[in-house]
Amino acid sequence: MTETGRVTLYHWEPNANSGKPMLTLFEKGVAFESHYLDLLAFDQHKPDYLAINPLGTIPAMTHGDLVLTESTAIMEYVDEAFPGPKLMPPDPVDAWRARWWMKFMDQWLGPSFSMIGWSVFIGPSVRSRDPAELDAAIERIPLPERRVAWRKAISGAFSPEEMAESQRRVALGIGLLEEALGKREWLASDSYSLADINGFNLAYALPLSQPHLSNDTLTPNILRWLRAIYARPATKACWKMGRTDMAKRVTILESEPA
Ligand SMILES: N[C@@H](CCC(=O)N[C@@H](CS)C(=O)NCC(=O)O)C(=O)O
Repeated sequence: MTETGRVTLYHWEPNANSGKPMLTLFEKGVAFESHYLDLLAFDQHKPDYLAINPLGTIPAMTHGDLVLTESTAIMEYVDEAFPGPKLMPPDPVDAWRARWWMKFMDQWLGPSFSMIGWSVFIGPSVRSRDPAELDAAIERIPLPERRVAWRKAISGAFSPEEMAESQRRVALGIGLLEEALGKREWLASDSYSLADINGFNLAYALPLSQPHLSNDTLTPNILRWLRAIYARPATKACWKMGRTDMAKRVTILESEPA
């Protein structure tokens, strides 16, 4: 039975895991209450939010009495529980391809993007704060692996081997994306799907963050795909919800092909 009631999304910027359910809700035309959590202020580990998601990670969504976590599973729930355009392809092979890409992004490529992002952005953003306060904030993090990630980001302790492996995966992932988008208009099928929403949230800033690997000459299909997603009204509305410079990176997609 489908749940009824108000939808509230607990999210950070339109980016990565937060951006996935945000953009899905906009594409489906589902009205939702936005509850912004400032990840850099450690809002996600405060008692009010831990009462919603005891793991202390973002995003989470409530629908009536139901509490949902895990961004990709939330996207699939939103697609199935609400009217609006279907965002999982009806053809079984296309649906398999959509799930293949989402799994690849979530488990293999995403963590590498994330490690690079945490080392160049998250760590430096909080590093100058009072060390005792930072230590106390980290001690409040429920998941041990997130405590490790925060400590490494703050002290710049991701090893050269870890960073090199992340760069290797990013380069390989860009190659696979370019190849797939040379075969069809969208990532999984001939229609826009959750795989595109998932992929865009990780890859929208590629031309800015990896300009030597992703640009109009080397990866024309990736650039075509990113610009087509950025041009959608739902994407524009979603990215307007950004509050920091992180979300502004999407404007790189306003540039014309070289
Ligand atoms: N697998 C989870 C991962 C959630 C996750 O780790 N989110 C990050 C932000 S993208 C987070 O909450 N980080 C905060 C922290 O580690 O303190 C999902 O897809 O929802």
